[in-house]
Amino acid sequence: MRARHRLSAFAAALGVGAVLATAGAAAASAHDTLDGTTPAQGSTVTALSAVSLTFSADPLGTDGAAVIQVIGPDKRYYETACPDLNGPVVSSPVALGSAGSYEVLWRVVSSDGHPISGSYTFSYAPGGSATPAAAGSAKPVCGPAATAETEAPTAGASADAGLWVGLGIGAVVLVGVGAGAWALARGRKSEG
Ligand SMILES: [Cu+2]
Repeated sequence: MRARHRLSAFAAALGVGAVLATAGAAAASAHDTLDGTTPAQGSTVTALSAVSLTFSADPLGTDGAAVIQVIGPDKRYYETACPDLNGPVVSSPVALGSAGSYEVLWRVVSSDGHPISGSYTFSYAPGGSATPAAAGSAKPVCGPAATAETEAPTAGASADAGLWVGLGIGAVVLVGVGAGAWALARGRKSEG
């Protein structure tokens, strides 16, 4: 009888652990992820007319929700218009200035309704003097100045956090389940 009680407690703990681990993983995977960018992170371009980001699902097209800022080595902004949403692709036209490292700050509303953001850099090395350097803008061309800048964590980081929380809870429950199984085995041994 006592062993049977322990067995049902063991089964319940196992069920709770499985549910929590699944819930954590589901919450993490619900966010859209950034699947690719043009230009690619860390790449060097000799000419560029737009920055495009491709997500795993279609970001929500709420007014002003999507932000792409392209910041040059002189800290000026080189995007020339608000982002355009086309299915999973969000892009902004750019006119780059002098050669050097450019940072892309982005923020979109994931298809599950949560804002996600991130940043990456690429290098600009224009070939010859064919492309005149644009002057850029002292302020972001589109939307409130601070939105993309204040949200440092990347989409990957926040999705990972959700996943790790889920896995952590799952691990804690599994340890408990293991302890329960050990106690059960010990109980069986002393009773038998
Ligand atoms: Cu979400």
